[in-house]
Amino acid sequence: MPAAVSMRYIGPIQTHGGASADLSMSFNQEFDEHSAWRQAHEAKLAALAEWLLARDLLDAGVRERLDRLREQLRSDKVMVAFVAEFSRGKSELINAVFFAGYGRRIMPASAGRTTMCPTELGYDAEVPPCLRLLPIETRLQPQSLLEWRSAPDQWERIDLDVNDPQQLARAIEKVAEVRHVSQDEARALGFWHDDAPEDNPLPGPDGLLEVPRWRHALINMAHPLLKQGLVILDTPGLNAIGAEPELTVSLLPQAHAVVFILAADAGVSKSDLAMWREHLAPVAERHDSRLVVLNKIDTLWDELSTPAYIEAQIQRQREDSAQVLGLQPQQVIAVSAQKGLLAKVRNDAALLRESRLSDLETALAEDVLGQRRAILEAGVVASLQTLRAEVGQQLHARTRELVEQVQELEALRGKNGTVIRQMRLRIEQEQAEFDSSGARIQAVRSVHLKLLKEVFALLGSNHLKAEMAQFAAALKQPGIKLGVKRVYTEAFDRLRTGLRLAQQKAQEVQDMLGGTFRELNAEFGFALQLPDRMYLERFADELDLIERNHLQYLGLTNVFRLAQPEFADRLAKAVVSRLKTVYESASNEVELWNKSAAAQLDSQLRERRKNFARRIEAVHRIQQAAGGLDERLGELQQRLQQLEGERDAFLALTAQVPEAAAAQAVPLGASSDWPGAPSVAAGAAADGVADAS
Ligand SMILES: Nc1nc2c(ncn2[C@@H]2O[C@H](COP(=O)(O)OP(=O)(O)O)[C@@H](O)[C@H]2O)c(=O)[nH]1
Ligand SMILES: [Mg+2]
Repeated sequence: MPAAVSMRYIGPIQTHGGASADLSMSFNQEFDEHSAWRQAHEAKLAALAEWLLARDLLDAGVRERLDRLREQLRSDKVMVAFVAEFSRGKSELINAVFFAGYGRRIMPASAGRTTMCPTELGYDAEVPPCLRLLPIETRLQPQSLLEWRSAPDQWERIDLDVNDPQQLARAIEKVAEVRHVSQDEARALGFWHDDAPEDNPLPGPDGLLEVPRWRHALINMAHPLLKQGLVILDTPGLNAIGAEPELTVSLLPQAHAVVFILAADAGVSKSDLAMWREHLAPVAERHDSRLVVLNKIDTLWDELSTPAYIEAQIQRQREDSAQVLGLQPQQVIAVSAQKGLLAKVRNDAALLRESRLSDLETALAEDVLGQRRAILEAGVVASLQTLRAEVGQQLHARTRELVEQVQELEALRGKNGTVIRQMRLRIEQEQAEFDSSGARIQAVRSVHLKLLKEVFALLGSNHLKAEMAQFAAALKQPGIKLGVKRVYTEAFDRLRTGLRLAQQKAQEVQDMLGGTFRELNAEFGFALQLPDRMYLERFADELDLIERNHLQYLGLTNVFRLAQPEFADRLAKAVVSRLKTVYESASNEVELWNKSAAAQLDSQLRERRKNFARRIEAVHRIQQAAGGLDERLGELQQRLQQLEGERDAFLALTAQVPEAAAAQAVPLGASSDWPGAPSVAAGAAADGVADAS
């Protein structure tokens, strides 16, 4: 455990003497390892950037690529969402898996509805440890949850004392607070549906209805896992989820794992099934990490039954639930959250084994972290490949120019003053020609930029807003909105057309620039290389996914809910804000491509100009002094040798990362000597540098 952890955090359970080792490998430890891996790679890339900078090889494009990759490794978040009907044990499971180290319950978990609002647990170093609560009344206003997030003064803030688990747990109990409102108010807030009376809350003796006091809660605390980028989302039951489209449209699809929970004492109820079908099945398409948990298996532990009988009961329940949900029985993980938590708090290895909590922890670690690592690793490897090509070309060009200079000077050996003067004139003439071609290069660049501007316009927020305007307007119409599905589909069709157009134009820019690069390479011996193709196709996939994600809200079954102006408005907002992120990513990708291409051109032009100056200076020196030629040749040879060393060092430096990544990927369960690992890795990279210079 890192030293910065609060004093009271006891850390993962220590097993006694002979207890099996795999029992102690909790999700927490796996997560630590995942973080160590990220840090090690980040450190290697930092060393690489420094090395390149010291050798004037870090052009703006390369720098941007490395910076983005490092930022991605540094700030990588892993979100695990717990979704189920109320009282299935979501909060208890969160306590057992993540917070047992505090020695008590942190998330309130008791009979009845406790978690009344979606609660996100994470860590943000900029904000002090606190609980922030967004009042439920904000639902009456049009802003999306995303927009509320950037309005901190609208949230009620309670500071948390992370060293005091009692205070922590007491403060967090606020997520369970309720309010009592009239039926009209409940309807406006999205908790009363005239069309689905069976789902409505029961009025109290005073005729008032109980609704959550808060719409959303954010818990910011320096728990070791949260600090390393884990985000946990605890949700209330079906009704509350349905009332907040942003949750299903935005938060759940972003989660890296969604844990759906059934309870052994409840079976698969109608509302469990509704939840699964409406909210989990659509999300699942994107993620393999959808875990189904059969909780509360301890309710089947019966002292009068044999262990074999109990086991058979558990198996049967797994099979039954799997069948109803359309899964394989082994996809349903049977656990007891409550006994698991108790076992961890009491350090009871036998009970922990019986709770089977480690089955879930292993699945979480393998699915979520394994997948995350694979994605990050692929990013590192792909970026390094591009980097290798770009920087390799640059080194190659440098070497070739030196060799040419050597040849040029060798030809001067024993020649008289006239020949040397002629040589100087020739270089100056070459330089003038090169300078005059600058205008041509600029002209070509401005054509590219004009085309790129069109691409950016197609990916800009104005374009997005314009294409979605009709849909937003259709949702704003009062009353029943029958045609809205068609408007919606058409809007997405238009977006797809726009994206295809952007793709075509991007391809055009790439083809043009490819041609220009080839010409320049042939004419001036440059080593310009096109950056990897802009890959905009995948954003079309994201569009499809968003479209599918909330098609459910526009169907006939939802027609009454859609008739509520607040709901319709929130839905429109949620869709647009999700689309915005996609469009921003696409713009970013185009920008990186452009930067990378422009930076190459700039750096090679600059290098060439320097080169002319050096060549003229060498000839000048030879004209001045008799020994000038040998001296200059000696310098060039030395520089050539140095370059060769740099090339080897660079290859070694960039080879290390993917190799290390491949080696690291296997022993996910093996122990790591965190936090020693990153510095060892950084040291190795630094050694490579030392060898070279
Ligand atoms: N017997 C038993 N009860 C559990 C278990 N997990 C949770 N519970 C109880 O079920 C109730 C609801 O749990 P909670 O975590 O609040 O459910 P949530 O509404 O899904 O968050 C509480 O009384 C818990 O103590 C379990 O594994 N076994
Ligand atoms: Mg709960």
